[in-house]
Amino acid sequence: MSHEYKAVKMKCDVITLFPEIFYAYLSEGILKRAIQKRLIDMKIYNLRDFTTDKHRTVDDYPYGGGAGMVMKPEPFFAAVEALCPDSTKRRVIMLSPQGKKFNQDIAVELSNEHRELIFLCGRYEAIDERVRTALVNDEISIGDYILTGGELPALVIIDAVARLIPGVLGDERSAETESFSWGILDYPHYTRPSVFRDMAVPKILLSGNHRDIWRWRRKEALRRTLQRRPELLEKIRLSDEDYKLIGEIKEES
Ligand code: 4GY
Repeated sequence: MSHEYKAVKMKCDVITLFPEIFYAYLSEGILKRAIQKRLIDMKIYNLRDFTTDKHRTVDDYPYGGGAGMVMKPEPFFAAVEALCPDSTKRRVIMLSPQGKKFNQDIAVELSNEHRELIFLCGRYEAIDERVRTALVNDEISIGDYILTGGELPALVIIDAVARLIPGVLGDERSAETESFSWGILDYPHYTRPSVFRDMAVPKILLSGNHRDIWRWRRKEALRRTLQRRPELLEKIRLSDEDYKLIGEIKEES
């Protein structure tokens, strides 16, 4: 019943030199549906439309010299102030490797933000520092590697945040029941056929016993986390049942 989530839950603007990158990704799948259902109010703006010179210049040479071009501050300021003149009603996010590392906690925080989210996507070598100091509220990195622009990081964040908005995922696929929202890694998943090239689906999953199935899933999620990302277990509160399952796992190995 789509009328249950009528109010817009996320207002999100993007400022970029390459709007088509966003149209391509946002016109498919779950995000497309969320936008159609007006759960997300998404607008993409071309930075070049906020220039004032004949050549629509967005970059210039770096003061002090060196390789690469720097993005001029004026078009970013003009764009943000045109989109949302009241600075108290906006949260301006810049994507760069210098930002705080994006994770699920930040995604949850952004999904609960009531201000307009404005993503600034850079290109070339860098953005003029005054954008960072006088326009941006939040600088976020999606990881320790260098991309050619902020578009992919913006889409990564928009995707992770959008799926947390109530109504975006199907009723039976709430983001809360997922293993990662438990703070640990996902358990193994299977679908038909029950035997594929001699590889059988664990019998318990065919048993119909949902208490046993959830216990098995929790145990396998803990096993995987213990093997691959043990540091995650230090950040969450484990139940008595979890400690019992971990004991069983350690005995098995
Ligand atoms: N990694 N996480 C990242 C990036 C490159 C601004 C043009 C990253 O968020 N952004 O690699 N961005 C951009 C940075 C100037 C290149």
